Amino acid sequence: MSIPSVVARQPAEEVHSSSFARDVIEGLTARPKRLPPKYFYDETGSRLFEEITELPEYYPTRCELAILRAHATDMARLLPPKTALIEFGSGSSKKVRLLIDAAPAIAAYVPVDISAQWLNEEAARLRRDYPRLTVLPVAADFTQAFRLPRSVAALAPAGFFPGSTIGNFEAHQACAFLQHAARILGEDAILIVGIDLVKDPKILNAAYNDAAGVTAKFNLNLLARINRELGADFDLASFCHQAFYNRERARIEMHLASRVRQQVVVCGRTIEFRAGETIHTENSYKYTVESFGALARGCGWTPVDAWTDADGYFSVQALRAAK
Ligand code: AVJ
Repeated sequence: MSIPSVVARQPAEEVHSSSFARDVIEGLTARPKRLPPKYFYDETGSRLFEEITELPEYYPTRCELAILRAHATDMARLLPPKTALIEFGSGSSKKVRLLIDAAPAIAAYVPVDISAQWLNEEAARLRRDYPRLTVLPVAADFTQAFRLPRSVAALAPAGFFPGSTIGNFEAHQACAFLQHAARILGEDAILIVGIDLVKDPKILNAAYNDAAGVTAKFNLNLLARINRELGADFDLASFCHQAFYNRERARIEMHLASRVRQQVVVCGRTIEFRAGETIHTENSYKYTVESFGALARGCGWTPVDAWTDADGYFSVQALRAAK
């Protein structure tokens, strides 16, 4: 199997930045105002998110790593020989390494991520550490249709979607993603997915309102990014971070609240803010093992197993594509 040294490039940088402008204008002219959370992750945002994962209050990453350490061999048993593991939105490879270490059946690893540079660097590190593993990075937005590398056709695809990233989606979007994953992976494929669980709101609220203020910086960086990339004039000091658990909807909501009545110019448009008005920047849905299983059943998957940490804060669930 040949190993391409450069990833198949999909979105041109220009297309990417103009869809950013379009999404920002659309969100800031909507009522209530909103911005898509996928734009948190520029270089600064990705670095801040890495910091978040190490905060004492932010339990998801620690819990998921503990689950993977304890149960990777159980997960490995579900994978057929010559598996191509496709990771949706890869970022750091810390989690997938635990799976690769436990599963000799994984012959190829296909990280799919929007950032081509990061992908190539991470791919080089993986090739160095796992000389027998074929690493085939794909630079694409995993929520959109993308093609698997040709050489994957000879292997059995399985999916890996850790981090509870699926929690950012509304139920209908999560469902659309699961159906899209079922189409890409094919009949009988296994999908291993990380899902944050419903729990005491005090623990949830603390995880998104850390004492060190890193989550606030992460949230505010979205406005800084709009200033940097779209030449807007947001005054960061006049917005503040808000995060709270919405019990009825079983989700953490993050907002940026304007401290005063003000106007901001974005892409030549004047956006008005009332004092206290917010931009809704993220939802992070929490499930039970059962509620996520029920969602999955409705969109082409059968739950086969689920593992949780000792506190029952987080889960990793295995699904099989229904025929
Ligand atoms: C990466 C979407 C799983 O929802 O916990 C962390 C993002 N936002 N702190 C989450 C996030 C604020 C994170 N996900």
